[in-house]
Amino acid sequence: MMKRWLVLFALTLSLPLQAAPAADIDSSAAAQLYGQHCQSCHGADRLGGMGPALLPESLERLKPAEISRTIRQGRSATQMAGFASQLSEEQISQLTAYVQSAPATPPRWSEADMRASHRQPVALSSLPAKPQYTANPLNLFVVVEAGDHHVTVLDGERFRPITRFASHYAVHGGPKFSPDGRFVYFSSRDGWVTQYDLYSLQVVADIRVGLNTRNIAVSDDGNWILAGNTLPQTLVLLDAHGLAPVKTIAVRDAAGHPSRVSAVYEAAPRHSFVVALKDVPELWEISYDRHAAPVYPGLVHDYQMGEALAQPGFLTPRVTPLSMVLDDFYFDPSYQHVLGASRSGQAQVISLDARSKVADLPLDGMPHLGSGISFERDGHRIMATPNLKGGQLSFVDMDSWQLIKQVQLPGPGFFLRSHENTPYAWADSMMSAHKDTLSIIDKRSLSVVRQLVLRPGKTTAHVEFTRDGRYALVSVMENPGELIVVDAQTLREVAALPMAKPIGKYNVFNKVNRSEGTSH
Ligand code: DHE
Repeated sequence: MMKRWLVLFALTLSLPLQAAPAADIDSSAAAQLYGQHCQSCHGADRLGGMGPALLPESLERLKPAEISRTIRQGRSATQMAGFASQLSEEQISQLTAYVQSAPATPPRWSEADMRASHRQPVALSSLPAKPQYTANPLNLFVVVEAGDHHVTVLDGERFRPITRFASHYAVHGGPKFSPDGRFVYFSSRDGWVTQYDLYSLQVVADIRVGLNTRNIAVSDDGNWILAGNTLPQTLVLLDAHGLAPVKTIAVRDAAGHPSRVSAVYEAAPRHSFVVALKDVPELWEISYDRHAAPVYPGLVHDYQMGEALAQPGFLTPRVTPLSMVLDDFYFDPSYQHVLGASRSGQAQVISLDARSKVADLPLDGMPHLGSGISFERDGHRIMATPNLKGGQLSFVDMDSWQLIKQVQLPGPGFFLRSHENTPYAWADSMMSAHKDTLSIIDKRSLSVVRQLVLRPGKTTAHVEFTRDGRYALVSVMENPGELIVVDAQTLREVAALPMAKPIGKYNVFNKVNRSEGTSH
């Protein structure tokens, strides 16, 4: 859902994303340093090993100073040691530039590489039938802590951590749950998909589906995981029961132009996945309904062969042509309509049945549809979306597709959250000088009724409610940061837990029941 941030982030974070030109660094000296100090953990090909991949694509969100600091000081709670006593500042700079530069041989990740990475440390048949703790398993929160690449499983009633474990490097986006809430699936930016058992609190399967992955979706029958990659440009379908790879689909249009995947979504009422593409004006839908014949004959193929568009049907893409690349989406509750926005801020409504545009959306600026929520108001379903350009919230009537109101926030933010049991929606302004301010919006009057500054000067964003909507859990996205529990009625703080940059938290019940106030 965050893909629209790209444009703003381009100004702030993505400058260091540029791979350093080879001429700027003494690559032979740097390569030698890499071989001596880094290769044993990060791999000779820089694709990762015990440590994460060190490719420009995987490090794109880090500034050079941060990479240098990590080389110098190491990373706490990991195997990454500091090299300050072994390397000069000049050598640290050389290594920093080296890992940000494109490797001489373009990295490849084949079907065989993927299969070789697959691990199932625990047999699913040996797992206990019940949770091994007393907390309510449907009111757990899974908290992703980006500060030190860990995940905390939190009791959502007592607000106490049940366990904390190391994740892969840079888990991004929301973890996804099996329909019964027992398993949670994570994807990391460097291509790992992990299945974790929330009853026995352990990783049960792991596979690397690519070198750079956008996100994953879980089918509503609990049988399939779809992962979308930008490197290589593929979709990978996994068996949700243990993550065995089932099918790899090359992402390209009919003329053969490849595309990175922008995001994959699960359209539960349609029993299909919807795929947003970054580079070609198409929207794909992949049915996992076995009655959506014809069945594609070869379930497994090498993405290099690119047979993706052969025959729409079970597990095979069906293409909706678009007038422009749309890569940020919100779906209506029936999943018949997709609201999509382009990077230039144009927004449209696409019918997945008619496979064409049915309306333009009167939203300007840079609507961030992926963070949208919807709710009932006066017999109408209203969709609310933040806007990354002007920092306003826009409210759209989902029957007429008309804009009914806009309210101004203190500045642009990313996330918007609510719950069926609260009259309020919560929005942040984390991309502005008011990054510490949460705005509380009344869903009846569509106006801001309160502003909340929990930790002055600290980036405060991403709210998720408890199962009953009584408490809101808020992230202080700093390292060290906090997870703050706020009474959703009185707006008073009731607890605070220290966390390492908790970028996101996800309530099992709200996710598996598709609460209208949260992301899916
Ligand atoms: Fe995200 C979700 C894309 C930057 C934190 N982000 C998503 C999703 C996409 C996306 C496609 C939906 C995935 C899902 O949940 O299935 N994000 C992008 C970008 O394109 C962008 C702008 C640039 C990039 O590097 O990818 C971007 N995102 C960020 C960040 O900088 C954030 C704040 C911190 C980070 O990545 O370490 C960040 N993104 C998040 C979070 C979600 C997310 C917390 C899940 C939101 C949710 O509640 O579901």
